[in-house]
Amino acid sequence: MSDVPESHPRYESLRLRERIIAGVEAGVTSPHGLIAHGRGEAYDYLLGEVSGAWADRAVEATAAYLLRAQRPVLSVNGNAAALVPDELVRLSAATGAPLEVNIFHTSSDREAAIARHLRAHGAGDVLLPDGVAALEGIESNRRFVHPRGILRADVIFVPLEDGDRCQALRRLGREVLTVDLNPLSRTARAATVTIVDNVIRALPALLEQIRQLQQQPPSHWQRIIEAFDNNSVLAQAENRIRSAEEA
Ligand code: PTJ
Repeated sequence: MSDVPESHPRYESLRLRERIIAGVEAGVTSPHGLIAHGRGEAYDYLLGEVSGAWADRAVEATAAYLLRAQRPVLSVNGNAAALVPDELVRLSAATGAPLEVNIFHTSSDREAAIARHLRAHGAGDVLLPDGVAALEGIESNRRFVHPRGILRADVIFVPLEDGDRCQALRRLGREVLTVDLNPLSRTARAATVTIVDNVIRALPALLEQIRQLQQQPPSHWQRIIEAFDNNSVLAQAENRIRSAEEA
């Protein structure tokens, strides 16, 4: 990283900032993504910048849903592409779920830049919205999808989602798996599974969990899904934040 020594106590956090800024400079991340990242940093700080038990359980459930899915899709926005491109490409290879670019802040240039960025990190085909296929019940740019991707997906993994599309997808009967450091967000509350953790830690944990669950039969995945309670993991994460407030 440019001029911050590795011994700096906030080195990791500052390194991530540089990655997001590089994403904006490369035309991959929206300038709004910097603000979203700052909000994420604040929650991560309150959570102790560690992956709690609530995140481990949600990672396990996410892996089980992805493995059980018939038509899973990994939805990628400008922040996720900047922070975890290698991990997203590896997750796609491990699960067979295609990568689909889907962004909130409209820009066809940025969609193309995200696809190029993912391909530079080893992705094969990257799906893009075709400008025709659209999800019902959602007004933002995120309604435009790929006809063979999110439009017909049964399970969608979408880190750093916005609440509107998450709610719309749930109304359409889809399973939504998200990563969001804010356990109080509309997305966190509407999703099927919410990993309350930083994507930078959640993605490596998810890859490892996929590897482990691939050695188990589908009946094992089913049991994990049935035992999972999203409200319970959100409450645990919220309690952690509130106890940090009182400390
Ligand atoms: O590329 P685009 O146009 O799709 O835009 C992407 C952003 C993220 C800018 C857009 O989706 C947006 O505005 O999102 P929100 O509504 O600000 O929500 C972002 C959520 O992600 C917030 O709840 C943040 O706390 C959370 N968040 C931010 N950084 C991280 C994070 N969660 C996990 N890991 C992070 N690194």
